[in-house]
Amino acid sequence: MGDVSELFPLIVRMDEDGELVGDLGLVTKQDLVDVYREMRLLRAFDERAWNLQRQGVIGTYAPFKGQEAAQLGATKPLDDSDWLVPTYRDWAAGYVRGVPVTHGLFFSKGHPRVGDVPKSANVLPAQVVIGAQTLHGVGVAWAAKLKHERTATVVTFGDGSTSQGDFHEAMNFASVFSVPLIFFCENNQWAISVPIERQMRAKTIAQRALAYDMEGYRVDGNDYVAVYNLIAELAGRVRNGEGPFLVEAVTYRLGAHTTADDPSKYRVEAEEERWARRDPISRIEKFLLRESLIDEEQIQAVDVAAKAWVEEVLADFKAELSISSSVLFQSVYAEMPQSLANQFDQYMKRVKEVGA
Ligand SMILES: Cc1ncc(C[n+]2csc(CCOP(=O)(O)OP(=O)(O)O)c2C)c(N)n1
Repeated sequence: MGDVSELFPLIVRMDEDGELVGDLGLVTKQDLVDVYREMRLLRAFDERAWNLQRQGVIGTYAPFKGQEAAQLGATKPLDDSDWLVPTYRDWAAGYVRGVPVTHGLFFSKGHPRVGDVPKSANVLPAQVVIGAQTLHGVGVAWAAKLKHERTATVVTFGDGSTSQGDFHEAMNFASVFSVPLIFFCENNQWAISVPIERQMRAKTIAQRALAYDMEGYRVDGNDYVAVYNLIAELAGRVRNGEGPFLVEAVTYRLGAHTTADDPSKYRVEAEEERWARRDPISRIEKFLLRESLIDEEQIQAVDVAAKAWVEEVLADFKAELSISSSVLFQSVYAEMPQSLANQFDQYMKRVKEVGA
C-alpha cells in the first residue's frame, strides 16, 4: 500500500508571510479587515482570561490562542439555522454564533449562566468529555435529516479526541446514515502533554475518513481564507444532502492546555517559536499591510479598541458573577420536584440559623 497521507495534501491559500498562494475565493478584502479586528479582540480577551485565573477570579480556563483562524473559519460561513457542537476550547467559535465570549469564564466557575446558551445561536453546551460531542453532533445532524431541514452541523474536537472510541463510533454512524455533518478536527498537535505522533501511527487525521468511506480534507488551520472557503463549500454540500465530511485543520495551541498546565515541561521552545511565526493573526496583518488595507496607526487603534472591549465584557461578567447559593436548587429542574423542595426548605432554614 502506498502512503495514503499523500491523498490529503495541505490546503493553503494565504501562507505564513501573508502571501496569497491561492485566491481569496469567497472572502473579501473587507472581510479580512473585519476578521483581523475580531481576532485581535478575541485574543485580548483570551489573554486576559488567563490573568483572571491567576488572580483567582475564575477557575480553570482552556485558552484558544493560536486557533482563532480555525475557529472563525469553521463558523463564519455557517447560516443562522446551522448548528455548532463545540468543546471547552471553542469560545471564539461560540462567539461567532452569538454566545457571549464570557461564557468561557462562567464555565470555569461552574456558574449556572453556562447553561444559558442563547437558543438562536444553535450551539450545544461545551463538552469536556473528550470526543463525546462527536456523537452528539451525529445526533443533531441526523435529527435535521429526519426533519428534512436544510442545515449543516459542525462538530469540533481536538486531535486527541480522534483516539477515543466515541469518535470512531460517531464517524461510523454518520457514514452509515449519511448525516449532514462536518467533523472539524482542530489538530493543535498536542493532547495535553501527548504529541500527535504518540497518539496515532497514521500521518494525518484526514486519512481516517477513508475507513468510513467519507471525503476527508487537510487544511492549514492557521489560514482563515483556506478554512473559510473549505467550510463554506462543504456546508453548502451538506445542506444539499451530501456528507458527512472530515476536516483536519492543522493548527497549534500557542498557550498552555489550560491554566492548570505548564507546557515548558513537555515541549521545546524552538517548536513554539516555529508555530508563533505561523500565527493566524499576524499573517492576515502582513497581508493587510502589504495591500495598504490597514496602517500602523490603525493597528495601534485596534490595540486600544481590544483593551476597551475586554473591559466592557468583563464588567458584564463581574456584574453577573455573584449568585445566591439557592440557585443550586433552582437551576436543576424546570419544575422543582417535591423531594428537592423539601431539601431546599431545610437548607434555607439552616441558612437563616447560621445567618449566612
Ligand atoms: C473521556 C476523557 N478522558 C480524559 C479526559 C482528560 N482530558 C482533558 S483534555 C484532554 C486532552 C484532549 O486533547 P485534544 O482532544 O487534542 O483537545 P485539545 O485540548 O488539544 O483542544 C484529556 C485527555 C477527558 N476530559 N475526557
